[in-house]
Amino acid sequence: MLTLFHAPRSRSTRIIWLLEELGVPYQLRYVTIRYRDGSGEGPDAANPHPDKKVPALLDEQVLVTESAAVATFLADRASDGGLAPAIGDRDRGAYLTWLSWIEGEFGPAIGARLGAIEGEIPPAFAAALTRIERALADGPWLLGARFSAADVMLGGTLGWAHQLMPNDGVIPAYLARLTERPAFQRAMARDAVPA
Ligand SMILES: N[C@@H](CCC(=O)N[C@@H](CS)C(=O)NCC(=O)O)C(=O)O
Repeated sequence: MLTLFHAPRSRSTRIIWLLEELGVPYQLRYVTIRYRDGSGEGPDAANPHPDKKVPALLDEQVLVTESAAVATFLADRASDGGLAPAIGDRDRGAYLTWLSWIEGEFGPAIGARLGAIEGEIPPAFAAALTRIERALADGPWLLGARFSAADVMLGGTLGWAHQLMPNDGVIPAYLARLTERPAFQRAMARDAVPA
């Protein structure tokens, strides 16, 4: 059984979404973290992540952390779900590139935008949006006609940072397509700690 260690409204929310897209059985363990704004109860002893962050995924005894690694692991493990181009597939390179880029480049670009003075658009942030817009020009998904785990990971990031995104054009249209997906809605229903 897969166990996802999850904190609401965090990077693990999109992993719930990915699990729902894949349709594999899993259980959630809600853990506490310290959020960027200082809220939250802080590190949770029950979290197996070496830094007490989320996401952390346990596949029986196998621990996987880092969002890109968790997404790659899950989509390959449940290859029937069709969300990962297989090794040898011509889309595999672009797919892996997007998965790494989202955390490695886009995340820091969003951080720069959040840290910028009023009205300033950091070049790295502008360049990142241009890259996404170009990729989606032919759409509907990052890999063209093919929906993949990279869309879930990018969609989760765009949704989290939606207030920084353009109000019109391909990015909001892409977000609207993503949030209409039943798996996204099921994930949102499981995000918060059950009452
Ligand atoms: N590079 C990591 C970052 C994980 C991360 O920072 N997660 C945040 C939640 S979005 C967290 O757990 N923060 C708690 C902390 O920093 O102690 C990944 O992509 O998985």
